[in-house]
Amino acid sequence: EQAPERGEEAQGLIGARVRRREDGRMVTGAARYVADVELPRCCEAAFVRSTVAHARIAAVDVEAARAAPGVLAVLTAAELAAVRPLADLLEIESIKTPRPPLATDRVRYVGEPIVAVIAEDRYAAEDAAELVVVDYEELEPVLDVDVAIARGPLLHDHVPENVYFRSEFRSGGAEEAFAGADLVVARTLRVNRQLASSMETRGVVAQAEPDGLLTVWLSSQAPFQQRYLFALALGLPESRIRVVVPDVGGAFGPKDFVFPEDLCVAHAALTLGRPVRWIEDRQENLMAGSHSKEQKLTVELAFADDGRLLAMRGRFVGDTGAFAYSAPAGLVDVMFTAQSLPGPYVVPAYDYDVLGVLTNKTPVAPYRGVGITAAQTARELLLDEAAERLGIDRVELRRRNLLGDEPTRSITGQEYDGGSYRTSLERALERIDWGGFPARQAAARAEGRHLGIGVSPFIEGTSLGTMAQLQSGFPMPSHDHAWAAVDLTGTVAVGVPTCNHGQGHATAFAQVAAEVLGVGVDDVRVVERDTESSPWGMGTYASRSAVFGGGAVLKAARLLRERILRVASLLLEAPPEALALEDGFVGIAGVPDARIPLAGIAGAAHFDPGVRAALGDAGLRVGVFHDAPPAYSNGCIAVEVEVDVELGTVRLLRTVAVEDCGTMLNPTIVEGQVRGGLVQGIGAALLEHAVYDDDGQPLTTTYMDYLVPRSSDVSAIEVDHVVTPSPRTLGGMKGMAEGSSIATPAAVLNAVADALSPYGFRVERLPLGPHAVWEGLRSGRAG
Ligand code: MCN
Ligand code: SMO
Repeated sequence: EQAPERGEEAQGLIGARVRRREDGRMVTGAARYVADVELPRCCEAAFVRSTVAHARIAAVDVEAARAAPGVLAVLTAAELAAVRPLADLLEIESIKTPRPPLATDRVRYVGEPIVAVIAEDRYAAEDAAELVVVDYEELEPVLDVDVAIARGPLLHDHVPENVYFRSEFRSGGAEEAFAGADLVVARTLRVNRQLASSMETRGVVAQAEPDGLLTVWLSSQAPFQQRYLFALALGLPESRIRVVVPDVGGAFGPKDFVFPEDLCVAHAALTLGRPVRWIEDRQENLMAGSHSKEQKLTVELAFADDGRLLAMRGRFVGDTGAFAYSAPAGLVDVMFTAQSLPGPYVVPAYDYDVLGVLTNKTPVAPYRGVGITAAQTARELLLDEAAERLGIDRVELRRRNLLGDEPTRSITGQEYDGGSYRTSLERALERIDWGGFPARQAAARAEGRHLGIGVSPFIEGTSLGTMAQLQSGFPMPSHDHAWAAVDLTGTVAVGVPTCNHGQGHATAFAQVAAEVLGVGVDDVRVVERDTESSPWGMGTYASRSAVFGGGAVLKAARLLRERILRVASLLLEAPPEALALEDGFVGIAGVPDARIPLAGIAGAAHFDPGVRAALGDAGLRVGVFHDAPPAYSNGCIAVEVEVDVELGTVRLLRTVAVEDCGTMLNPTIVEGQVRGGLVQGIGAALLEHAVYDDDGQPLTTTYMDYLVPRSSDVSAIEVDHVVTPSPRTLGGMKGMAEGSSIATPAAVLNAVADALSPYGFRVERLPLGPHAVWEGLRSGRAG
């Protein structure tokens, strides 16, 4: 491993393998999640949900439920008339389909909330919910994007062809390039509907104080954004809402948003004057929480016979479920697929079309690797096919088309900040002994075993801030702040704009502050996840926190250090340049006795009339604003698999991940993130599939049916680092937390295709479960 590049700080904490401080409470059961929030007189909510995919609601009979024991309120759309539906706030051109907190006259997916029952406890609420009778006039459900567009019926009468969004991009030159190409490869891929399986489901507790403050405890990754959405929906000023995020047991994307249930619970708390709680159960989560990633994409690549990539073409159709209530929730997936198709390659010309389509399924939200995974998968599958048809080695084909390492702008306008595209590929090949594979494969084949190997070099767009947002077509401004302070006992606190929900920020950001301020990691407290005490920030998603949180802390800590040195300079009668901050003391370099503990500096700043007279505001608390340019990390995944052609099962033999996220704050955390994303990538490729039957009934509403990877589905994961600091971000960090989930499916699928190459196997539909493998073997193609 290379040492991370250092700025003016030299304590060595940035980049150190500090153990995650937050894990103790997690592994000893001391963590407190939303479900652990205990409030006096708290009541509970349960929801009556649609049992059909598409219907007009003829009548809802809630009389029996209202009369049931322990019931405090039964809410229907009528009672919630004052709550504004969840709607898109972004200025993008699309047809809006606001999502009401409770269904009004129509239901559009199984699991859509129709009635909320609030009762003394969950048992009473669930029992009463059972008594509600909904009279449906069933309509034909639409479950496939092609059918949705071609003949409907319409989910929302004002959305023709069920298409609420169209966007196209023409770089110029693509048509000519395709016309003159020596080889065109094309593939239509059906990407599986998946969902973010956080261990903790969604959950919300709301309490209204007599003085008008509404406090909402939420399992979340973006509390400030959610506070704003609550304010708009409930018609309250933001200043009257506090969002508190307790420990979070994973989020992986969807917990950026406000959901119908959240609004019902908040409304009930305001009207009942008692705290209300709702904790999603697993069946609700799998059925109606949020789905992700399903799209039908057709990608074409044009090549010259020397293997040069001449152009790309793509059509990306997102199956975004029953409501387009938020562009970041619904469209970000297909948009990111379209924009990131070029990846780490030189692409001279590119045309694409994106469609957002409504179907009678659970509305979608982002899930790790948002959109980029689909692009990566399609592109890398086609590169392997093109290599074979051109008679060029598939690694060599990639080498001929990879970008140089310097910053460049992609054909879709993404401002890459440079990386190690080539080095990462070569490192991965070396680690997995790519050169020795043909011999391993031949030896196995001689025994009737089928080994395959696959490689997947990637670029991961991270650090979603104003610039990246504008470039990506989602004009969402970024406002990230941080503060840093020294208290009278000499310990440091930093307020961060991010929302740690498993990423180890309380450790990584403490390392940053500790290094700059010359204190120990344990002397730094990281304050976050409470709109009342932490600084305004967009939250944690899109692998933005290392750059935004880490960068903001770096900025704030440096400013605080200047202020500490100003005070110390007066006390020690030495210029700030002569002073050093070390081990919790400010001292004069080379003068061992001349040092003052931070507590002494803080005391002087607060109470010393001389210091205050000289400096005016001598306070040791600073606040900063931080917006960062996009940062693109890169890396490469390589896997070796064995496929059992009798059973159709895939076993991973070797898994190598090389990643380059610039300056690392904490390599141990980075490796944990690589492993987690990689396992989810294996799930995406081989297991995870949210399935509906022809009537629109979800068939995967337990973990017996929706398969997530278990330890037996994974091999040991070898992680290696290349460090190319970003020349653009403060500190040189790039985000990294989604890279392995982006690149793993392609590596796995290409390895499977390689193993089965004697059978002419071709991947067209995901996931590649045993049945798909087996059918593919019989027909000479998969899916
Ligand atoms: N890191 C680092 N040096 C870098 C980059 C990152 O040390 N150069 C560290 C960071 O300090 C941070 C972690 O690695 O502790 C991830 O940083 P980053 O890549 O910036 O990603 P975020 O912290 O913004 O996390 C978001 C990302 C996303 S988008 C999803 S989805 C996802 C993921 O994180 N969801 C997760 N990882 C998850 N991990 C857990 N446990 N739970 C989730 O819900
Ligand atoms: S899906 Mo991650 O929260 O961007």
